[in-house]
Amino acid sequence: MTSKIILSFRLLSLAAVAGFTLAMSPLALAQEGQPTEATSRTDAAKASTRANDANADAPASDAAAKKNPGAKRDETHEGKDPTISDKSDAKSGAAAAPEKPLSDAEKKAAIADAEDVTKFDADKVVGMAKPWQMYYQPASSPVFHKLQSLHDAVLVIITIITIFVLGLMIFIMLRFNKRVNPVPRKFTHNMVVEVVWTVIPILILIGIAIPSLRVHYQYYYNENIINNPDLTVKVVGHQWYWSYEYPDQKIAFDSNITPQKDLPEGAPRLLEVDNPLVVPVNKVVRIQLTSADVIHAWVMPAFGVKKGAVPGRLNETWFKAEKEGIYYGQCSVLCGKLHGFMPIKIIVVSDEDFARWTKGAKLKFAANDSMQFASLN
Ligand SMILES: [Cu+2]
Repeated sequence: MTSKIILSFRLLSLAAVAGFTLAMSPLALAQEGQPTEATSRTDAAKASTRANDANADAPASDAAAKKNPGAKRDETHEGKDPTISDKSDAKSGAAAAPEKPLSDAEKKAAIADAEDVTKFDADKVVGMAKPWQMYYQPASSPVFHKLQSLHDAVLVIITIITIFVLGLMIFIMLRFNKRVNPVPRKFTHNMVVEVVWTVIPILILIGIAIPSLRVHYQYYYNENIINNPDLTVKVVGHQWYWSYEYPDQKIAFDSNITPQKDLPEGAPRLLEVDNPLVVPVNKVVRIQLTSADVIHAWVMPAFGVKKGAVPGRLNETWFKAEKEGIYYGQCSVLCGKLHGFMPIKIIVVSDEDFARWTKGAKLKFAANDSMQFASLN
């Protein structure tokens, strides 16, 4: 009898493992929309349609070209279409031969324009922790929406488990104490109970693991998204500041904390920086991360982004900001004495403002031309 029960128990756990493996197989994931080789081509086609749509939407094609550097770069690297190369030359400004160099006054105006885009405005702050905040910051990127619903689901499960275990303990204390139950029974095993309390937790863990891995592979590491970005930004951690590079726009600058005495009216302490990262709204931004010295972590809570900046290693993540405004984050790996003083500030702007900023930033940070821009392809 006992051996039969043990056998059936083993078969049951084998079935659980097999079921889990099947559920996580590429076949099952494909049905849920995870890209396999067959679907990736259509997804890539979708991505390029998306890029084309964005081009068609924007009235100024030049501005649009700036917004889709990823898509454009892919085409120019295949390098066959002269009109596209012309466009990409035009967007890099001074490099194009027929374009007239800007006068000093024009340069000044463009830089002032870019600074106007990044000017602090307390009303525009959306991504920042609040006093007595109990939950996450409002999600402003597709990954974080998924993460929040996963968190909510797991919270329900662990709440039920906690209440159940607490109830069991109270029941045991009341029912089996010395006074109520003076002569205890002497048995030590109960096969049925042992099978139940092993199998049910296995099923619960599988139930949590499947949606969790799904978020991981469909959003965090979805190659179709991360390989077809609208914008690429390289982030380098330093002791103790961040530097940002836009390889396709040829912009590079350092982002240092603003000292308290220089804070603009209403700006938060320890979060404000001199040169924030500027990205367009509703565009896939690919972040490539590394470090020049020790390990840092680049974190933007409202986007659900947290990634290590590790020396000698290139990490990658992405986000798509859904709302214009100012977002704050902080380095979150202890990286030395000024770890608390290397905040991250992202300004999410409209396509028009991003074009304005790009134009001025190129001139403003032109002195940074010692920066080496590596090709990503
Ligand atoms: Cu740090």
